[in-house]
Amino acid sequence: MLNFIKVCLIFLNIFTIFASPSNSNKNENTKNYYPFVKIGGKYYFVNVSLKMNWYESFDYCRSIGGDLVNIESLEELLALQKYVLEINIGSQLWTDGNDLAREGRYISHTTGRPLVFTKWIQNNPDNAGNEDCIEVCIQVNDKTLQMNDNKCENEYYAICQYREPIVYYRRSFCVVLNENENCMLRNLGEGFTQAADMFKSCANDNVNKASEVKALN
Ligand SMILES: [Ca+2]
Ligand SMILES: [Ca+2]
Repeated sequence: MLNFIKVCLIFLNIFTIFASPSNSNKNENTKNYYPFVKIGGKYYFVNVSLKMNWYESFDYCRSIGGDLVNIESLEELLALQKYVLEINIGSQLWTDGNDLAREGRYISHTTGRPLVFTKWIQNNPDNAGNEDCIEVCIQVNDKTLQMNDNKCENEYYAICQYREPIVYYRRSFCVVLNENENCMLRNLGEGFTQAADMFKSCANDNVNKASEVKALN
């Protein structure tokens, strides 16, 4: 019986390895950041030859595997501030923040949730002339990067943020198998059955031998 349990455990281990997402796939995904560059804790891309309105900026970032940036902390803002100063962009840059759906309720378009961090220019957001999209810009006086609501139709650069791929894990053995998986599972099942028969046969032999020894005594 103990051997039978061992075989069951071996079989389950093999099946788990085949059913788990492969490490090589994960590595491939995490290595492919181009054209994004690491700034602070995230990967970003700013195309300094292309100014777009906010809607075009969002589509553009999606088209290259990212989203308009969702600035989530002062640390992230300061890292971007350093980068924007270095590349010397004399323009505003779009973020994903907006209050398009409801005036005054600022949402990250990437997450669909309220913004978790803001650093507004003084007296903003002011919705002057119906401003619903958030840009950031280096301030002339103190060289800090700050946020402002502006008209979504204005054309600025876009800060794109790399979008981490979503990894799906199988949580149940009840999955639809393709032809190869079916074949693999069938072979494993046959191997399991043969191994179980082998242990059962050995166990019977041992019982018979023990009976013979007992009879001789
Ligand atoms: Ca507004
Ligand atoms: Ca404003």
